[in-house]
Amino acid sequence: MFKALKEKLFSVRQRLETTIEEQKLDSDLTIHSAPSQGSPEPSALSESPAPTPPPRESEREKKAPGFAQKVVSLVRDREFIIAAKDIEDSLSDLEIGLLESDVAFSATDAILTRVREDLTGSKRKIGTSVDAVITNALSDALLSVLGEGVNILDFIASREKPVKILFTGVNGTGKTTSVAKVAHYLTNHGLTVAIGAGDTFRAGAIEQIDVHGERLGLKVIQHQEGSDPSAVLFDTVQYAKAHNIDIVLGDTAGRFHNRVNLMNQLAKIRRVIQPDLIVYVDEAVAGNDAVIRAEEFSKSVGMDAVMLTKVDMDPKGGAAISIAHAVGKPLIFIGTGQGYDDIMPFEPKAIVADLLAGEA
Ligand SMILES: Nc1nc2c(ncn2[C@@H]2O[C@H](COP(=O)(O)OP(=O)(O)O)[C@@H](O)[C@H]2O)c(=O)[nH]1
Ligand SMILES: [Mg+2]
Repeated sequence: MFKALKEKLFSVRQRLETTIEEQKLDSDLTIHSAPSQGSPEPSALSESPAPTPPPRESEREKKAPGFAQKVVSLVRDREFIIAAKDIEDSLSDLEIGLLESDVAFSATDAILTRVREDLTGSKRKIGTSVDAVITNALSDALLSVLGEGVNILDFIASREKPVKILFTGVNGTGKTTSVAKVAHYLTNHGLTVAIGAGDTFRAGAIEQIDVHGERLGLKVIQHQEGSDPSAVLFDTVQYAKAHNIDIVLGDTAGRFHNRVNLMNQLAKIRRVIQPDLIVYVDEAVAGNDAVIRAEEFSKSVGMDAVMLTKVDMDPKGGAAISIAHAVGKPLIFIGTGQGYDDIMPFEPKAIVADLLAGEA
């Protein structure tokens, strides 16, 4: 997943590591050549030979381990500071890498600010692993833009049944497929699901969701093409109530925020069924466009969560990194293929750990 982004993060990490190791070495040498006053030990670290005559062989053997330990602990206890100016070039690499990966400008900015703040200024022990310092800084920065994430099962458990989840977004991004995948995911977790065929606008849409329902063994409530989708979804909620079903998933027609009639239709659906969760669906492959569309949707219609599809076809990862930050709502699921099982709850910590796991 996100192979190109992983490669970019890996090369930035390597460059940062080399730069910081060099700084560390410099500060180490400074310590060696300029011991602090009043302390006799640093002279032992000096590169110049000790003034006292070397001890006899047997004495040296006896003293050696203690002496070596002392030197190691002295070096380890020394501190060094990463200077902002020394890592600026590496941070520019990071900035370019993120922007090239379609990470939105505001998210890129937030990541850079966080990494810079994390890395520079504070004292660190010479013995600290530079790789760990860098990985932690990048991980914290990425997690700060990805947010906490939301567990859909916890959310469902916290609501009154039936929990109504509406899927919305632009045409062709994978809404209908996602309704089927989410239904499959939820039934796998012991919940009961009914689907409302709320895309009454596009020819063939009702059959498409009906086929999914049949394959998954789920009830799909449907009216005729061209009928009012709020009536279909209202009926689905009534069906769920009558049959004690846990969750209603509502498919809808693809819409643009500037298509007035479709937007009014959506506003009516919201009034009529009062969804617990509006999931905005977009495709990861759209990159920055998906982020911009989500922002527009968020302003005009509103949304509670995001699902990104076609992550399997997106090596860049920019939309996945930036979309939650852009709209201030969590990314709950990602779609990773065309099969019913190709869905993953979006868990920021696991995603970041994978992004920083090493070479792609
Ligand atoms: N590779 C891949 N294809 C997907 C994914 N989700 C949906 N699709 C495909 O995207 C196309 C459009 O999906 P559809 O659900 O009809 O989109 P809708 O118009 O938004 O309802 C279909 O060919 C789906 O199989 C995904 O996660 N990965
Ligand atoms: Mg559809």
